Amino acid sequence: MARTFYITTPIYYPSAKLHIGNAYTTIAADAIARYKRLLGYDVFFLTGTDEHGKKLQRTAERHGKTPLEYIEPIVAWIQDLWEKLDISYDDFIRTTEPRHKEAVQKIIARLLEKGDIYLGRYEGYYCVECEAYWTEFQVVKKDGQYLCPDCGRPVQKISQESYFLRLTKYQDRLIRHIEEHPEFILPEARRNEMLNNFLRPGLEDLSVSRIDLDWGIPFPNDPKHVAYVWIDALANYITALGYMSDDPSRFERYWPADLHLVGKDIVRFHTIYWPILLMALDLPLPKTVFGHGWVLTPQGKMSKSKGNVIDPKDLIARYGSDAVRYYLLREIPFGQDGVFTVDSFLERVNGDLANDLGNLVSRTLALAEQFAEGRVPEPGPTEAQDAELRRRALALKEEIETHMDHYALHMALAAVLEFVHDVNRYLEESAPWTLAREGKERRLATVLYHALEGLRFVGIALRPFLPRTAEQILRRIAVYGDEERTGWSAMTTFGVLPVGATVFKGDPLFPRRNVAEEVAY
Ligand code: ME8
Repeated sequence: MARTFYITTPIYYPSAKLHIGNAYTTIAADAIARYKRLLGYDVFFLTGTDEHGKKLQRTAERHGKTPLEYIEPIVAWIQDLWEKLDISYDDFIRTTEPRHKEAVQKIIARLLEKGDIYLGRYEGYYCVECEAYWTEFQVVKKDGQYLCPDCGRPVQKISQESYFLRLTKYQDRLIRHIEEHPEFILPEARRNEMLNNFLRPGLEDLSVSRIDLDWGIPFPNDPKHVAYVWIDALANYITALGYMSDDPSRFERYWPADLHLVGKDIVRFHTIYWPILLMALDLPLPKTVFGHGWVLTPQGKMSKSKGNVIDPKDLIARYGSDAVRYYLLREIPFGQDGVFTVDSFLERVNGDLANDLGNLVSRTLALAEQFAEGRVPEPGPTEAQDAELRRRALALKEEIETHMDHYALHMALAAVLEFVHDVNRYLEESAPWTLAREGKERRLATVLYHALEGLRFVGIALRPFLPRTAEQILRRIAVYGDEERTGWSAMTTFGVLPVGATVFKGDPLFPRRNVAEEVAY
């Protein structure tokens, strides 16, 4: 049976349309999911929307709507965005669905029964924007105001009856788990931050219910209490698999998750609250929580509430989904922050995609149309240059795998583009146009065969990252859909393009942009 791989994105708040920062997480998760599928894993890729909580309730009120009236069109917009970006998710969970709500209530009931959730009184602070509780000790005090240490907005003082989750009972076990499993929190800097800033100073039990909120999941025993939105939201990773439902088969198959991909803003929720909730439920912990960095604008972090966002649909409409996917995955070292600028975007589109990749594809296929009647020619004897190209091609698979093992997506793409350069260099050096002029037919056929075979490697290597481009390349060299020749392991053999198959140049994959004519963001 194939090994399973369960990967998740955060479930996004449908409080506003998503921006390229949110799209970044989902694109990265999609590339990893596609990559693992290509490797033969039985992948389950989950995304969705986090539809409860104070922030959403307030936003809806401000628009004169009920939460659901407000949310519906945004959720539809988000699903359309994922379609436009070719996100290959297996399930989309909405926390307002009965399957989720029922399971969350069962989870709460179990924890109440076990005594890991108990009734008490909460005295402290709450940031509605971040949906986060803070203690007197954690809030930032400035000019007589109490501010959220994460977003800097004023926090609310809260004093009310509340249910609590016993974080204190599990904190030592969690610290041990993190110390013994270096891959549990990645990158390493985030792991140290969690240990030093939150866990080692000591936790307090977490308030997990509110009586001043009605847009959420009521406690089964005491419905005036509504579940804290983060408890509700985190549970999505197991409720979507059917945990505590009539059909837990997906849960049994895929849990524990292999990778929760999140932005660094919510690593704390995923590496403290979530594992403790799982421990309380006697469930195994996810293998890795990876906290990636920010997509910044030159003016700072992009965020829905600041309004300084770039609408990914605008970019897709203008440049195509693969250009957006490529830019985000290649430009930002995975795990670190990166700044989105129009200049750097156009540089990648024009430089890497139009000049290097697009040009390689069109010139190779144009040569095949011109000198080989649009067919894969029969190669003749090989020379040193051909052997070198073949060596480079055969090294590509392992290079990508090494980078992907560390979730270094930007490096994996850099390796593919390096190979594109190699094939371009090969064409320059073996100069098929000169061979044609000089009538060296056999040598010409060998060179064209090798360059076309190079395209096959490029096409396969791009499948996880740029699915449309990969499809186009593989279609144009007549192997699309032929898993023997385009599966991941087809990169272990060089020279399997079917001789005589029809190839075609087609339209440019990435038209060059005139920088002066492009819009500013
Ligand atoms: O936090 N750069 O939802 P959310 C990179 N509902 N990534 C960014 C980003 C930026 N500028 N801005 C946002 C929530 N993100 C909760 C999650 S999960 C159980 C509940 C990405 O809509 C990043 O992945 O605020 C971040 O963690 C997520 O969007 C937050 O999305």
